[in-house]
Amino acid sequence: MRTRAAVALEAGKPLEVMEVNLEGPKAGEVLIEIKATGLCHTDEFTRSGADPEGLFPSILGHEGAGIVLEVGEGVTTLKPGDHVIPLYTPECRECYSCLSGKTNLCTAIRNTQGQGLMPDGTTRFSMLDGTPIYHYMGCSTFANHTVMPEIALAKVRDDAPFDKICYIGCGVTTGIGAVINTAGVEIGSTAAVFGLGGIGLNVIQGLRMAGADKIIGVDLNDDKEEMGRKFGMTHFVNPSKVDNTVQAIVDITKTDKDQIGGVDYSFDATGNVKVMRDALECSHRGWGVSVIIGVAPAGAEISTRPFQLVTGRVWKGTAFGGAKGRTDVPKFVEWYMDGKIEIDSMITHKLTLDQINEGFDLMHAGKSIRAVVEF
Ligand code: NAD
Ligand code: AHE
Ligand code: ZN
Repeated sequence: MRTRAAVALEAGKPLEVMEVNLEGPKAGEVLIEIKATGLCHTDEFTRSGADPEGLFPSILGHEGAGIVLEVGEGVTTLKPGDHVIPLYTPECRECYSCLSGKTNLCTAIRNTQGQGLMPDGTTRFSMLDGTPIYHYMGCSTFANHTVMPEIALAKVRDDAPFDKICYIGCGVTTGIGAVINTAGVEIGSTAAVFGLGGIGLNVIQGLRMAGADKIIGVDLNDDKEEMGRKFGMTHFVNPSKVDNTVQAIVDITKTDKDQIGGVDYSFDATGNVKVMRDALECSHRGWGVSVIIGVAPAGAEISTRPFQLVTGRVWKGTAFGGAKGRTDVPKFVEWYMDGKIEIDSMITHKLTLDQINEGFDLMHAGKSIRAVVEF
C-alpha cells in the first residue's frame, strides 16, 4: 500500500512529507493506522544528527496511538479494530531480560530495532523509487500507517482519545514511571527536576502523585515556571539567575533539623551532561538518588568526583520510566480516563502532518510542551 509520511532524508534537514510504499505485515507483525503522534525531544535528537544510532532516510516518531488494520500470520493477541499504543520498549515476556523481572528492557528485537529494521532484518517502508526507508525506535509514528511487531503494541481501551493518549507512548509514562518505578519516591520526600519540558512536567506530576513534599523545578526558561507550579512544583530555580545551582537547591532543602541539605531524589530531563552532574550533586549526602532520563549526544560523557558516590549518592538511569509496555501502558490509559493523571493541558499545540516541522520549531523556541500531529 501507499501511505503519507514525514521522512527524515538527511541529518539536520527538515522532514519531508511524501507518499511512501508500505508492505503489509509479515508473520508476528501488525499493520496500524496511526491516528496521532507526539513530538518528543528524542525525535529531534535523531533528526538533528546527534544520535549515534541515527539512520537516514528514516521515518521518525515513537509517541503514537492508532488502530489495528491487519494482522500477520501467528498474531494472537490483537485483531483489526483494536486500539493500540506503539512501544519502543517492547515486552515479549519470554526473553532473559523480561523473565528476570528486574528490567523493562526487553531484548527480543533490540538489535534489529537499533538498525532501523524489522525483526526479520528488512524494512517495510520504501521510497516510491524503491529505496528502503529505515524504521525508527521500532515505531515510525510520523506516518499515517506503520507496521510493528505484535510484542511492541499495547492494547488499550477504545474510548480513549488518540490525540491525548499518544503522549502515554513516551512522555507521560517516562516521567511518571521514573518517579514510581525507577526512583521509588516515598511520601514526604524532597525532589529536584531539571528541565521542565514534556518529560520533566510528567516527573513533577509523578512526584505529586507519590506525595513528595518540596518539588524544586529547574529550567533556563522562566516561561516554564507557571506550568511547573500547575503540576505541583513548589520552588523554581533558573540556573542563569543564581551563582550556583547546586547550592541554591541545597539551601531550599535545609531545615532546622537538617543543616546539610540536598534533595532525596533528583531527575535530569534535559540530556545535558553538565546538568546531570548538578542533579547528582544536589542530592542528599548519604542517600540521595539521582535519575538520568535525558538522552545525551554522541560522545558525551558524565563525570563527578567519586567522593559524591562514596558519600552515599546513587546515580541511576531510566528508559521509558521502567515501564513494562504491554502490562503498564493500558493502566496509564485507565488512570488518564479516571482523571488520576492530567494530559490535556500539556498538549499545547495540535498540527497536521504537513505542519510537522513547525512542531520542532516550537520545541526549539521553548514555546510548546507537547505538539501533537493528528492524522
Ligand atoms: P523538551 O525540549 O520538551 O524539554 C527540555 C527542557 O529542558 C526545556 O524546558 C528546556 O528549557 C530545559 N533545558 C534545556 N537545557 C537546560 C539546562 N542546561 N538547564 C536547565 N534546563 C534546561 O524535551 P523533552 O521531550 O522533555 O525531553 C527531555 C529529555 O528526555 C531529552 O533528552 C529526551 O531525549 C529525553 N527522553 C528520555 C526518555 C527515556 O526513556 N530515558 C524518554 C523521553 C525523552
Ligand atoms: N539512540 C540513542 C539512545 C536513545 C535512548 O536512550 N533512548 C531511550 C528512549 S528515549 C525516548 O524518547 C531508550 O529507551 N533507550 C533504551 C534503548 O534500548 O535504546 C543512543 O545514544 O544511541
Ligand atoms: Zn520520547
